[in-house]
Amino acid sequence: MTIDFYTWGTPNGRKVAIMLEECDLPYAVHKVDIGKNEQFKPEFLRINPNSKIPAIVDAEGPGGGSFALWESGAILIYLAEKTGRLLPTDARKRHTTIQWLMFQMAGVGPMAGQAHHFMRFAPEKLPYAIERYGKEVKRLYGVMDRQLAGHEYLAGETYSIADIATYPWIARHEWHGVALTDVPNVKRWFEMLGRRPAVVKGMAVPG
Ligand SMILES: N[C@@H](CCC(=O)N[C@@H](CS)C(=O)NCC(=O)O)C(=O)O
Repeated sequence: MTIDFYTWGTPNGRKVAIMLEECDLPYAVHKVDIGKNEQFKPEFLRINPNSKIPAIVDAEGPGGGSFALWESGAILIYLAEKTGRLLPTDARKRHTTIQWLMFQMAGVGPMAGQAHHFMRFAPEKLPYAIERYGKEVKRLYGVMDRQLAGHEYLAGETYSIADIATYPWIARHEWHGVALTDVPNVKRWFEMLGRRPAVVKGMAVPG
């Protein structure tokens, strides 16, 4: 049965698109143009009262019946558990994967998002804010670079939802002022993921 997928062409939306592609799940894309404030429409607020993409509605939810879910990290865990893919069952590996997923959800995403705002969109260029978020994003890249120096993927030797969550944000590295040549292990990982057919397809959603 098809999963209804509410999204827009942003990193948080693309994580879920990549996951749906990786898991070969059939899905129907519903565009929510956040540039036109469509996330505030009553019909979308019934799915996500937090008025943000991405969100899904799975007609075959847990226990049967329709199930709506929002917050990209929660959706990735849900789809991983639904399909038994991309989240290890071994307890140590599972918690390490969730740790790196949370690192993306609480660190890379919000900090890069703030950097994008103050570097690109804010009507006034505020040096304090640009430096604060630019510096924190660079620090987070350093953490990832050191981890990827010793491991193939973020959570170890297995491709996982932690990588899927992080990739679309790293794809915006120019927006937050990071040169991948400064973080060679992130660059290696980024190029490797970029060759996966599901990543290529997911990054093109919603088209
Ligand atoms: N923590 C949320 C963040 C979602 C989010 O910030 N979505 C953005 C697009 S990437 C959005 O819908 N923005 C519209 C708005 O803030 O009004 C998640 O990971 O799903």
